[in-house]
Amino acid sequence: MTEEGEGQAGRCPVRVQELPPEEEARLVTLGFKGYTGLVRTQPGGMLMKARYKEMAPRFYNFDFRPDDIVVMTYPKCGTTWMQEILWGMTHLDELDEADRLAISNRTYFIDSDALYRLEDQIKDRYVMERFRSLCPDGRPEQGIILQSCRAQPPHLTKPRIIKTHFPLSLYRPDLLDRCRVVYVCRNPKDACVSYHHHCRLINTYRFEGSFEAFTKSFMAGDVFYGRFWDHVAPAWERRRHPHVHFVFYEDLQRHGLQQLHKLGRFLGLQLSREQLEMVAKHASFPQMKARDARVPMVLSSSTNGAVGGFFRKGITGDWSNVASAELDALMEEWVQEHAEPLGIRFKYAPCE
Ligand code: PPS
Repeated sequence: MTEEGEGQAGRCPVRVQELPPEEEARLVTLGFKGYTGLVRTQPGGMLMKARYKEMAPRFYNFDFRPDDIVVMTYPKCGTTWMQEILWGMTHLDELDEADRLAISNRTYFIDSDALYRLEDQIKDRYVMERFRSLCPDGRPEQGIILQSCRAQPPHLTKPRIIKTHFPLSLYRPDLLDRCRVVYVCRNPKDACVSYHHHCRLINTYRFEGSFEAFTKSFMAGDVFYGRFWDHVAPAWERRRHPHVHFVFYEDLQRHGLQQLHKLGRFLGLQLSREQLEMVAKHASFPQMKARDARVPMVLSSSTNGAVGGFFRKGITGDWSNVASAELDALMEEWVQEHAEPLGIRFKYAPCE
């Protein structure tokens, strides 16, 4: 096999265009000091690193297996939390393994190959060792995570848990017929606050502008992965597909056990109340934050530690602590314009 899913692979219809230099310069001026060499996709309107261009067909045609569990989200909507929940549900007898390996290394974040040259990242030895052992003839430029994930022996191991922020529109349309997708959505106001923190933390973005400038860029889709609605809408429209489990971050927080029970049923797992409680505890914010302090996730080759960490607050409603009344009015209008036609009613308070 030379390409993902060769044999059934379709022609990749994704168009990828370089961002004009003046557009990139405008975004740098707004505060995204790390923006360089960017592209935008059609469909999806996704902003991404130029590396994505040559790799788009590998993602589009990725060979998902029937027992794969894909966690698909717009960034900062609860991806890592869901990864830990899913890993916990499928590894109940070996939860201790989480004290040895970060969640990023117990699952596959396939987009990484478009975001970073992982072969240059001396910090994440595990990823390179796993690649070398699973793919002795693998070529780094063809994607380290993509090839490692593809090489995970089927049947002998647990289901692959695959994380992606790429929207449905950047995968072959039969993705949902081939495996199960858990889609986590968060209210866009809190997602924006969390994304702002992330873009200050990670040097790929190195955001140094104001929160207001960030929020306007978020609404315009000038952040990585593009516009929130272009991501959420296609998944929401397919939420009744038998292979889609659409869940809100706020519901996971408020109705944890009930939501885990529904998720377990979707995955065909027979989990007792005691087991669900174990998973909820294992994936609770305090436990995940503490674990990350002991076995940190390698987020990218360079992060700005002064900004804080990945596990920031993990709460609902932080937007109201940071947004001015004017910014809230602007965001509210934008949310209503897009959420109403879809019929989504977001929750903004912990007990709503
Ligand atoms: S990423 O980088 O896009 O994959 O980020 P993602 O994991 O989607 O979202 C990060 C936010 O989720 C919070 N988080 C949690 N909240 C509740 N419970 C648990 N267990 C949990 N784990 C992570 C994390 O703190 C980020 O939100 P903020 O609001 O920034 O704290």
